[in-house]
Amino acid sequence: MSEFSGALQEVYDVVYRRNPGEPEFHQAVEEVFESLAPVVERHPEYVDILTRMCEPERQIIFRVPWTDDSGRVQINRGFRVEFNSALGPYKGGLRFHPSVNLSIVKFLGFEQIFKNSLTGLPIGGGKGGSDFDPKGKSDAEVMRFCQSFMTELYRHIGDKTDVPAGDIGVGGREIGYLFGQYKRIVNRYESGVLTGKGLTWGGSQVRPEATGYGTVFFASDMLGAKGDSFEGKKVLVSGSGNVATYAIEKIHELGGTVIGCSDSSGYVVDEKGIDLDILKEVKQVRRGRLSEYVELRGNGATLGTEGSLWHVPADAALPCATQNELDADDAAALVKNGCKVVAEGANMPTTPNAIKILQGAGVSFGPGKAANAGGVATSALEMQQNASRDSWSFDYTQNRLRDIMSALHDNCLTTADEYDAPGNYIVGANIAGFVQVADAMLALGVI
Ligand code: NDP
Ligand code: 2IT
Repeated sequence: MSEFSGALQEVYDVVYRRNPGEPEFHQAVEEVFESLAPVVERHPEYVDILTRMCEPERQIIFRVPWTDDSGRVQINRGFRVEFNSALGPYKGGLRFHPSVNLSIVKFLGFEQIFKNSLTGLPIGGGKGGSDFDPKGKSDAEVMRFCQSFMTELYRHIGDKTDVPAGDIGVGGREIGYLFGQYKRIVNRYESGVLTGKGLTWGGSQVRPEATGYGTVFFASDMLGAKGDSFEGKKVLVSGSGNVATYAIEKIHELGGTVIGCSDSSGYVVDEKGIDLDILKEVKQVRRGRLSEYVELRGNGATLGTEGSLWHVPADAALPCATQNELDADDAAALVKNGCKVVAEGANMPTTPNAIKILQGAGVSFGPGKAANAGGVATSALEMQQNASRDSWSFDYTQNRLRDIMSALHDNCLTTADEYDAPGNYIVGANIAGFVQVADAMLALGVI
């Protein structure tokens, strides 16, 4: 447990005591509190706001019964944590993964408050999901699960209330089944109730690519701030899902080479550069394992055998899989091998000790709540298109995303400078994200 100065420690003690057995939530709160001491010193009125901000406005936990293909009834647990609606409707993804529990949903929801604030768009913070494991399930099983999940969730969401989207284990297929069931229950075509929809039924261009592209735009600006670029760089990208795939695509477009990626079964090294057609075939079409990538790619690509992906020498690293996937040992290996920049495509993938090692060694570090904000920002653009019954072109939408990421990057650096922490993106992101929400909460009174 971290030590904070005075008033912050008192707030943290309450959070810690009130939320026992929630280590990921504690970690996310600690990471924000570590940046806030100078803000609270200048603005003591924020102390009470912080206490309120750490308590979700509403937490919903529900049973999700469904029938598998063999006719057996299965039970999962569903969650939606509506954390903060000071800036707009609760907004954040749904995660379907066996590890999902209240602690994980709360850490993600808490991060989402600051991330969404940083986008500059009118969205509050929330998150949800289930311990349902889509791996190995048939499409029909996934559909029945999604329909049951939505049969409870529908009463809590709406385009002006709470707007879920995807996260781990929830992509276009799941959003389709969820939207279909919502539409059926309410008997209204309310496009704006979910984002990440398909292009023919209210989705936005660039939303599938947005988190990965946005992370690379952010990392590119981080390199740019040091007079550098992705051109000619060797890059590691963990994961091989939605965020990782499109991060790889954009890095290649910008002249870098992604020489390794991973999934939950291991990692692959491909010095010639990850072949995206093969990766998409394996992960998006077959929903298979990375060993199939190696088989299809042949010549040169190998499955990692020792340590983790982060021990492969490279100039830049983008963790895009899951929380706490890059630890102190990994950080030391990145530093030893001359890595210059780490930008988090995933939420909280770098452990606190790993962050200290990276920052201590002068590696430029972009925290997820800033670096991966392009996904939710483009979700907000999807909401804009739905509200105006419009649809924008790929180029127009990508340009909007590019501008949002540049502004966000500059906001982090300017705020870090203001608080005497030049180049510290963590301090910049936490403070800039926090202040906007805190001021809105002060204006709205005690609610
Ligand atoms: P996907 O489900 O599309 O992909 C997740 C990838 O990470 C898969 O390759 C998966 O491996 C791997 N992975 C998941 N859990 C683990 C684990 N416990 N150990 C090792 N590998 C794991 O999810 P996304 O790409 O959407 O999400 C990735 C990260 O990005 C998450 O942290 C998410 O919160 C974050 N994020 C996502 C956004 C979005 O728009 N989708 C927006 C902002 C952040 P396998 O294939 O074996 O399951
Ligand atoms: O973590 C995230 O920002 C997401 N999973 C995307 C949320 C969204 O509402 O698009």
